[in-house]
Amino acid sequence: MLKELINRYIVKIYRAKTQKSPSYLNFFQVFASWRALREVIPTKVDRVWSRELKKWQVIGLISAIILLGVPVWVLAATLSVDGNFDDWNGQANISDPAGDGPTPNVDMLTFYWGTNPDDDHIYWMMQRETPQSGNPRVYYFVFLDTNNNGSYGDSEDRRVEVLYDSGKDDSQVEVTVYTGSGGQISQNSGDWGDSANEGGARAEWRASFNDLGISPNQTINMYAGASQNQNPDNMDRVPDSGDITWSPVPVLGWIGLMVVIAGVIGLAWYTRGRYVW
Ligand SMILES: [Ca+2]
Ligand SMILES: [Ca+2]
Ligand SMILES: [Ca+2]
Ligand SMILES: [Ca+2]
Repeated sequence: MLKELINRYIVKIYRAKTQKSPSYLNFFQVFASWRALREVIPTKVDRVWSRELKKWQVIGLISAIILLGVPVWVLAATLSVDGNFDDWNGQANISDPAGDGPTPNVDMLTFYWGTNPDDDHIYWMMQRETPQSGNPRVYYFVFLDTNNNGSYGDSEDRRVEVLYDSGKDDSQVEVTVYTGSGGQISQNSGDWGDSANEGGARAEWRASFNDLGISPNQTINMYAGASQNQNPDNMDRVPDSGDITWSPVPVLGWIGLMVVIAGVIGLAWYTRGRYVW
């Protein structure tokens, strides 16, 4: 089928460029292999065909760069802790059912996480059900098994505790990092959530690799939760069971990832070029 199309195309070019009857080429349409055809078609057609092939190779290469480049660009979209949530589009996330929290205030719907290239922080965002009481305060937790041994209670492990309080026109998000055994490591806060007027459902925050005691490309486990108070015993857990296992930065690093993608494109270009010529 493909060969037939190629042959038909060559006949078309031949007719356009030489004004001669292409009828004798029909023989090749049926019998000639791709390589054999290349050897017998007249030089003039060959040149035209070469130019056409080059044009399509360039179009193919540009398409490949766009197709491969767009996901990398999406991955590289910059996360920022600023109370705006557009930066979370396309980031890794996990949904949690509505209605499994003790109250709508502490009923989590979506938990997001991500990193930026060359930025030693993990970013998180939590979206809950729209709060339905006069006291919208909620505690979010992220539990990290940083030494990847199945326990979250080691001194190497971390618990990130987030107090989110949405006021009418602003919000207070206070982030405290503890070790798995309860020692406080750091604390900071800001207006990083939806105000009540904005729905009071989303808050974002981050913690440095240093405070978390991790190196960028190690594998960690985590899960999250929401509770009305500092006691996580009665929280809405996400995921409902099990852990999220991931590596905050790809093992190759962001630069390495792009080098590999560029290499794949280059190799495809080289081998395809070799095959055709
Ligand atoms: Ca943001
Ligand atoms: Ca839920
Ligand atoms: Ca552990
Ligand atoms: Ca849940």
